[in-house]
Amino acid sequence: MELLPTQQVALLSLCALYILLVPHHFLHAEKVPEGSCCGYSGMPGTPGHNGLPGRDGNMGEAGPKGEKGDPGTSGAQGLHGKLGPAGPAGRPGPAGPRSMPGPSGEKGEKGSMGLDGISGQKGDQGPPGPPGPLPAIDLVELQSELKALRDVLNKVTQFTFTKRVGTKYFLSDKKSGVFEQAVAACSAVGGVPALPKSQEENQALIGMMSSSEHAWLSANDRTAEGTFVDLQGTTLGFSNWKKGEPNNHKGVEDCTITDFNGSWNDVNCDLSSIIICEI
Ligand code: MFB
Ligand code: CA
Repeated sequence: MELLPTQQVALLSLCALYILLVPHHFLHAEKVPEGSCCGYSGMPGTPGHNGLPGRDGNMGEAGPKGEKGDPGTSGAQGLHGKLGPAGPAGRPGPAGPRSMPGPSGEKGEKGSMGLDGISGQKGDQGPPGPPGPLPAIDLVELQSELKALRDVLNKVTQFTFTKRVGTKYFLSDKKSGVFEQAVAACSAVGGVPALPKSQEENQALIGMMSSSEHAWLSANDRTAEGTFVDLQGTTLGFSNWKKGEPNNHKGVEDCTITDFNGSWNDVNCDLSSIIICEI
Protein backbone atom coordinates (compact mmCIF):
# COMPACT_ATOMS: atom_id res chain seq x y z
CA MET A 1 0.00 0.00 0.00
CA GLU A 2 1.56 3.41 -0.95
CA LEU A 3 1.88 5.77 2.10
CA LEU A 4 0.87 9.39 1.67
CA PRO A 5 3.66 11.89 2.14
CA THR A 6 2.19 13.04 5.48
CA GLN A 7 1.98 9.43 6.54
CA GLN A 8 5.55 8.94 5.48
CA VAL A 9 6.70 11.99 7.64
CA ALA A 10 4.75 10.79 10.67
CA LEU A 11 6.26 7.29 10.30
CA LEU A 12 9.76 8.73 9.97
CA SER A 13 9.22 10.94 13.08
CA LEU A 14 8.02 7.94 15.07
CA CYS A 15 11.09 5.94 13.93
CA ALA A 16 13.41 8.80 14.88
CA LEU A 17 11.73 9.15 18.29
CA TYR A 18 12.00 5.44 18.84
CA ILE A 19 15.65 5.41 17.82
CA LEU A 20 16.27 8.22 20.36
CA LEU A 21 14.34 6.50 23.14
CA VAL A 22 15.43 2.92 22.64
CA PRO A 23 19.04 3.25 24.09
CA HIS A 24 17.66 5.29 27.04
CA HIS A 25 15.12 2.63 27.62
CA PHE A 26 17.80 -0.06 27.68
CA LEU A 27 20.13 2.04 29.78
CA HIS A 28 17.56 2.52 32.50
CA ALA A 29 15.29 -0.40 32.21
CA GLU A 30 15.60 -3.05 34.92
CA LYS A 31 17.08 -6.32 33.67
CA VAL A 32 14.43 -8.90 32.71
CA PRO A 33 14.56 -11.68 35.19
CA GLU A 34 15.57 -15.12 33.85
CA GLY A 35 12.60 -17.27 32.64
CA SER A 36 10.25 -14.45 32.40
CA CYS A 37 8.33 -13.94 29.28
CA CYS A 38 9.27 -11.08 26.99
CA GLY A 39 7.37 -9.76 24.08
CA TYR A 40 5.17 -7.15 25.70
CA SER A 41 5.64 -4.92 28.78
CA GLY A 42 3.48 -6.09 31.72
CA MET A 43 1.53 -3.94 34.16
CA PRO A 44 3.70 -1.10 35.70
CA GLY A 45 5.34 -2.38 38.90
CA THR A 46 5.07 -0.72 42.31
CA PRO A 47 7.24 2.41 42.49
CA GLY A 48 10.76 1.61 43.64
CA HIS A 49 12.51 3.08 46.69
CA ASN A 50 13.97 6.47 46.30
CA GLY A 51 17.26 6.22 44.59
CA LEU A 52 20.50 7.26 46.17
CA PRO A 53 20.96 11.06 46.41
CA GLY A 54 22.23 12.36 43.18
CA ARG A 55 25.68 13.95 42.68
CA ASP A 56 25.97 17.46 44.06
CA GLY A 57 24.79 19.96 41.57
CA ASN A 58 27.14 22.49 40.06
CA MET A 59 27.99 25.49 42.27
CA GLY A 60 25.18 27.99 42.02
CA GLU A 61 25.74 31.68 41.29
CA ALA A 62 26.91 33.80 44.27
CA GLY A 63 23.89 34.90 46.31
CA PRO A 64 23.17 38.53 47.36
CA LYS A 65 25.51 40.08 49.98
CA GLY A 66 24.33 39.05 53.49
CA GLU A 67 23.26 41.44 56.30
CA LYS A 68 26.10 43.08 58.25
CA GLY A 69 27.13 40.68 61.04
CA ASP A 70 27.08 41.58 64.77
CA PRO A 71 30.31 43.16 66.06
CA GLY A 72 32.80 40.53 67.10
CA THR A 73 34.03 40.08 70.70
CA SER A 74 36.84 42.44 71.68
CA GLY A 75 40.25 41.17 70.76
CA ALA A 76 43.03 40.31 73.18
CA GLN A 77 44.88 43.29 74.75
CA GLY A 78 47.37 44.70 72.32
CA LEU A 79 51.08 44.85 72.94
CA HIS A 80 52.44 47.76 74.96
CA GLY A 81 52.72 50.95 72.92
CA LYS A 82 56.05 52.57 72.18
CA LEU A 83 57.62 54.51 75.05
CA GLY A 84 56.30 58.09 74.96
CA PRO A 85 58.54 61.17 74.81
CA ALA A 86 60.33 62.12 78.00
CA GLY A 87 58.19 64.33 80.29
CA PRO A 88 59.17 67.92 81.33
CA ALA A 89 62.06 68.25 83.70
CA GLY A 90 60.98 67.83 87.33
CA ARG A 91 61.10 70.64 89.95
CA PRO A 92 64.54 71.28 91.45
CA GLY A 93 65.14 68.84 94.26
CA PRO A 94 65.85 69.74 97.92
CA ALA A 95 69.09 71.46 98.75
CA GLY A 96 71.99 69.03 98.76
CA PRO A 97 74.14 68.33 101.82
CA ARG A 98 76.57 71.07 102.90
CA SER A 99 79.62 70.87 100.67
CA MET A 100 82.96 69.75 102.00
CA PRO A 101 85.20 72.59 103.20
CA GLY A 102 87.42 74.06 100.47
CA PRO A 103 91.01 72.95 100.02
CA SER A 104 93.38 74.27 102.70
CA GLY A 105 95.09 77.56 102.00
CA GLU A 106 98.60 77.94 100.66
CA LYS A 107 101.29 76.90 103.11
CA GLY A 108 102.68 79.89 105.01
CA GLU A 109 106.22 81.15 104.38
CA LYS A 110 108.78 79.16 106.33
CA GLY A 111 109.94 80.97 109.45
CA SER A 112 113.55 82.32 109.35
CA MET A 113 116.23 80.28 111.02
CA GLY A 114 116.58 81.20 114.75
CA LEU A 115 119.81 82.87 115.98
CA ASP A 116 120.61 79.83 118.03
CA GLY A 117 120.38 77.77 114.88
CA ILE A 118 117.15 76.18 116.10
CA SER A 119 114.72 76.04 113.26
CA GLY A 120 112.37 79.02 113.25
CA GLN A 121 108.80 79.02 114.50
CA LYS A 122 106.22 77.30 112.38
CA GLY A 123 105.03 79.67 109.68
CA ASP A 124 101.66 81.44 110.09
CA GLN A 125 98.62 79.60 108.84
CA GLY A 126 97.98 80.39 105.24
CA PRO A 127 94.72 82.17 104.25
CA PRO A 128 91.59 79.95 104.15
CA GLY A 129 91.05 78.16 100.88
CA PRO A 130 88.23 79.29 98.50
CA PRO A 131 84.68 78.34 99.72
CA GLY A 132 83.31 75.08 98.42
CA PRO A 133 80.43 75.11 95.85
CA LEU A 134 77.12 76.49 97.21
CA PRO A 135 74.51 73.80 98.00
CA ALA A 136 71.61 73.56 95.52
CA ILE A 137 68.86 76.10 96.41
CA ASP A 138 65.30 74.71 96.70
CA LEU A 139 63.43 77.39 94.78
CA VAL A 140 60.02 75.87 95.52
CA GLU A 141 60.69 75.94 99.26
CA LEU A 142 61.97 79.51 99.01
CA GLN A 143 58.85 80.60 97.09
CA SER A 144 56.61 78.94 99.70
CA GLU A 145 58.41 80.68 102.56
CA LEU A 146 58.25 84.01 100.72
CA LYS A 147 54.46 83.63 100.26
CA ALA A 148 53.99 82.80 103.96
CA LEU A 149 56.01 85.88 104.97
CA ARG A 150 53.96 88.05 102.64
CA ASP A 151 50.73 86.71 104.18
CA VAL A 152 51.95 87.49 107.71
CA LEU A 153 53.09 90.95 106.66
CA ASN A 154 49.71 91.63 105.06
CA LYS A 155 47.94 90.72 108.33
CA VAL A 156 50.36 92.44 110.68
CA THR A 157 50.12 95.72 108.79
CA GLN A 158 46.32 95.73 109.30
CA PHE A 159 46.81 96.36 113.06
CA THR A 160 48.11 99.27 115.09
CA PHE A 161 49.76 97.21 117.83
CA THR A 162 51.92 94.21 116.87
CA LYS A 163 54.36 92.12 118.86
CA ARG A 164 56.44 89.14 117.65
CA VAL A 165 57.58 86.49 120.11
CA GLY A 166 59.36 83.51 118.59
CA THR A 167 57.28 82.54 115.56
CA LYS A 168 54.09 84.02 117.07
CA TYR A 169 52.63 87.48 116.37
CA PHE A 170 50.21 89.32 118.73
CA LEU A 171 48.03 91.84 116.84
CA SER A 172 45.58 94.44 118.22
CA ASP A 173 43.75 97.68 117.49
CA LYS A 174 42.70 97.80 121.16
CA LYS A 175 39.05 97.38 120.10
CA SER A 176 36.79 95.80 122.75
CA GLY A 177 33.98 93.25 122.50
CA VAL A 178 32.53 90.15 124.13
CA PHE A 179 34.36 86.84 123.79
CA GLU A 180 32.50 85.68 120.64
CA GLN A 181 33.28 89.03 118.94
CA ALA A 182 36.96 88.52 119.78
CA VAL A 183 36.85 85.01 118.25
CA ALA A 184 35.23 86.37 115.06
CA ALA A 185 37.64 89.34 114.71
CA CYS A 186 40.71 87.10 115.10
CA SER A 187 39.32 84.43 112.78
CA ALA A 188 39.05 87.11 110.05
CA VAL A 189 42.86 87.27 109.93
CA GLY A 190 43.32 83.53 110.34
CA GLY A 191 44.06 83.79 114.07
CA VAL A 192 42.55 83.27 117.52
CA PRO A 193 42.37 85.37 120.74
CA ALA A 194 45.80 85.40 122.41
CA LEU A 195 46.81 82.31 124.38
CA PRO A 196 50.38 82.53 125.77
CA LYS A 197 52.12 79.13 125.77
CA SER A 198 54.98 80.28 128.02
CA GLN A 199 56.00 82.96 130.50
CA GLU A 200 57.91 84.63 127.67
CA GLU A 201 54.80 84.84 125.52
CA ASN A 202 52.74 86.00 128.54
CA GLN A 203 55.19 88.84 129.14
CA ALA A 204 55.25 89.79 125.45
CA LEU A 205 51.44 89.96 125.50
CA ILE A 206 51.12 92.34 128.44
CA GLY A 207 53.86 94.39 126.81
CA MET A 208 51.12 95.55 124.43
CA MET A 209 48.70 96.54 127.25
CA SER A 210 48.38 99.64 129.42
CA SER A 211 47.85 99.49 133.18
CA SER A 212 44.03 99.73 133.19
CA GLU A 213 43.44 97.19 130.44
CA HIS A 214 42.50 93.52 130.39
CA ALA A 215 42.32 91.34 127.26
CA TRP A 216 40.61 88.16 126.14
CA LEU A 217 42.48 84.84 126.07
CA SER A 218 41.30 81.78 124.11
CA ALA A 219 41.17 79.59 127.25
CA ASN A 220 37.61 78.55 128.24
CA ASP A 221 35.74 75.76 130.10
CA ARG A 222 32.43 76.14 128.22
CA THR A 223 32.39 72.41 127.41
CA ALA A 224 33.40 70.90 130.76
CA GLU A 225 33.28 73.10 133.88
CA GLY A 226 36.73 73.42 135.40
CA THR A 227 38.56 71.94 132.36
CA PHE A 228 40.05 74.88 130.46
CA VAL A 229 40.91 74.23 126.79
CA ASP A 230 41.84 76.29 123.71
CA LEU A 231 39.45 76.86 120.78
CA GLN A 232 40.45 73.48 119.31
CA GLY A 233 39.49 71.78 122.61
CA THR A 234 43.11 71.05 123.60
CA THR A 235 43.87 71.31 127.33
CA LEU A 236 46.25 74.10 128.36
CA GLY A 237 49.98 73.43 128.49
CA PHE A 238 50.67 76.78 130.21
CA SER A 239 48.52 79.01 132.46
CA ASN A 240 49.11 81.94 134.79
CA TRP A 241 45.97 82.06 136.94
CA LYS A 242 45.65 84.79 139.50
CA LYS A 243 45.61 83.46 143.09
CA GLY A 244 42.18 81.89 143.79
CA GLU A 245 41.29 81.67 140.09
CA PRO A 246 39.62 80.18 138.17
CA ASN A 247 36.66 80.27 140.61
CA ASN A 248 33.63 80.27 138.30
CA HIS A 249 32.29 83.25 140.29
CA LYS A 250 28.47 82.97 140.63
CA GLY A 251 28.69 79.87 138.40
CA VAL A 252 28.78 81.87 135.18
CA GLU A 253 32.48 82.28 134.40
CA ASP A 254 33.57 80.12 131.44
CA CYS A 255 35.91 82.51 129.60
CA THR A 256 39.33 83.95 130.49
CA ILE A 257 41.03 87.37 130.51
CA THR A 258 44.53 88.50 131.48
CA ASP A 259 45.08 91.73 133.37
CA PHE A 260 47.96 94.10 132.56
CA ASN A 261 50.13 92.17 135.09
CA GLY A 262 49.69 88.98 133.10
CA SER A 263 47.47 87.33 135.74
CA TRP A 264 44.60 85.26 134.40
CA ASN A 265 41.00 85.24 135.67
CA ASP A 266 37.91 83.35 134.55
CA VAL A 267 35.03 85.72 133.77
CA ASN A 268 31.61 85.83 132.16
CA CYS A 269 31.97 85.38 128.35
CA ASP A 270 29.69 88.42 127.83
CA LEU A 271 32.10 90.75 129.58
CA SER A 272 33.59 93.48 127.33
CA SER A 273 37.38 93.17 127.09
CA ILE A 274 40.14 94.18 124.67
CA ILE A 275 40.68 91.98 121.60
CA ILE A 276 44.29 90.89 121.03
CA CYS A 277 44.73 88.19 118.38
CA GLU A 278 47.62 85.79 117.78
CA ILE A 279 48.69 84.31 114.47
C1 MFB B 1 36.15 87.79 141.50
C2 MFB B 1 36.55 87.13 140.19
C3 MFB B 1 35.46 87.20 139.22
C4 MFB B 1 35.00 88.64 139.06
C5 MFB B 1 34.69 89.24 140.42
C6 MFB B 1 34.33 90.71 140.29
O1 MFB B 1 37.27 87.71 142.37
O2 MFB B 1 36.89 85.78 140.36
O3 MFB B 1 35.90 86.66 137.98
O4 MFB B 1 36.02 89.35 138.45
O5 MFB B 1 35.81 89.14 141.29
C7 MFB B 1 37.00 88.10 143.67
CA1 CA C 1 36.89 84.33 138.25
